[in-house]
Amino acid sequence: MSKTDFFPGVPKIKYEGPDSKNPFSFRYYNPEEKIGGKTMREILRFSLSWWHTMCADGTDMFGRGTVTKTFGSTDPMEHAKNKARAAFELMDKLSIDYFCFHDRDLAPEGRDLAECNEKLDEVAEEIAKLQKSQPAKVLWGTANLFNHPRYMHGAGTSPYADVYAFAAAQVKKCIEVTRKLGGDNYLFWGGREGYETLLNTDMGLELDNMARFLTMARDYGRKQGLKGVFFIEPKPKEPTKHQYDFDTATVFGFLQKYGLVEDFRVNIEANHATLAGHTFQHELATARVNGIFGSIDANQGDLLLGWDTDQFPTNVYETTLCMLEVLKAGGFRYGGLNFDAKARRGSFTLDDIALSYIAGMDAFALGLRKALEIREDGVLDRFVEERYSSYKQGIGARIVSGEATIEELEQYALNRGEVLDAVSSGRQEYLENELNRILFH
Ligand code: XUL
Ligand code: CO
Repeated sequence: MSKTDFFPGVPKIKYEGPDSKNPFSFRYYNPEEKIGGKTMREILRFSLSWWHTMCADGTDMFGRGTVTKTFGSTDPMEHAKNKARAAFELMDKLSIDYFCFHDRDLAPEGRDLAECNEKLDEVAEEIAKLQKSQPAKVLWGTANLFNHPRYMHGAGTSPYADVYAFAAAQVKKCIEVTRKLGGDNYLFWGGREGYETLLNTDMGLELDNMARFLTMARDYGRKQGLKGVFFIEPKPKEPTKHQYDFDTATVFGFLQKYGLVEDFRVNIEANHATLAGHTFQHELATARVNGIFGSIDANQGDLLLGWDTDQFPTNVYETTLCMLEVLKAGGFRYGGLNFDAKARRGSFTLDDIALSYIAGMDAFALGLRKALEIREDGVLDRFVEERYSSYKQGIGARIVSGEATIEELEQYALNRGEVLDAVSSGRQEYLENELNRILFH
């Protein structure tokens, strides 16, 4: 099959500007446009998720698939290779430069580990061939350590050493494949790394074992020439009741305890942030201030639902505040915006996949434009600067420099008297209105 046969209804998507009525066009994403000193594609680093885009067929707990993703073949290996060809066609048509994958998204499983590895190698070979004529890069690779029944009690936190060893072997192979495809980053999402009940769980051993698992993977990755970082993707629950990588703050504490902060960063997913009871921006800011901001799984949830709906992100308010955080963090050094998102079950045509990506990419492109406008406008930065200005001189400067002692502060407070006059309004509504001014002018 030639490279353009898999999505026949989808043309090459071009930037046509905000007034375009063409659904197969970008209104805000203009890949080569320089904005803030770099091209939009360099800043946004969009990535396709292999599992949702090439594999997920709309199956849910109550019904079977609604989308046909055979891509012209039902023979498992030919199907896997056609998925790769189709992915490259879609990335080309959408101007997406990166992709992310689980080992088992790429190739079907074999009878045993050796056969799994062989099949994976064969598909990876095909992808490497496709990469010769199209510069699609791996943003990160990861091993699926949650689907197979052997991982029912976890992988790197399994109570069973044999399962732990099997998982480690899978990670080793997946790091090799990630490197073969030119990837420099490797990800861990601990879907089953957690527990259902403490009645049967040795939490201390599981956490120590998880750290050993990550350390071995880090060392092997570095040996294989992996130059980027290892990501941990926090998520509080689902499928496990309590997941160890609950949120960014929890992951930071874990990385510090086990001496992994240098090599690890977080991959923040919008819908996981809200499941943890945080905003997306809270998670991004927590990562930034702790120096572990890495990458983003771009999607949105439904706040009326308590699970991970992985919807394509279209809420421009959210994408703007997200891009503001990304800019504050200095942009993506290793990661990018990976669409860990799928079209709704009812949006079942192949065209819907492209339309969903266009919606998500445009929402982020507009978010980036608006975030740059917010920074240029300066109203928010000025307000924050002013709000903390008492730390610039006098007693505030002594607190920040670490010179002040608690005795000195007591003396200061005794001399100063009531301090309510030092407190100003937070002006939240005014600031929200300023944000609207920039968003909707
Ligand atoms: C699950 C999730 C995963 C990771 C990769 O909620 O987000 O798809 O991104 O394993
Ligand atoms: Co994710």
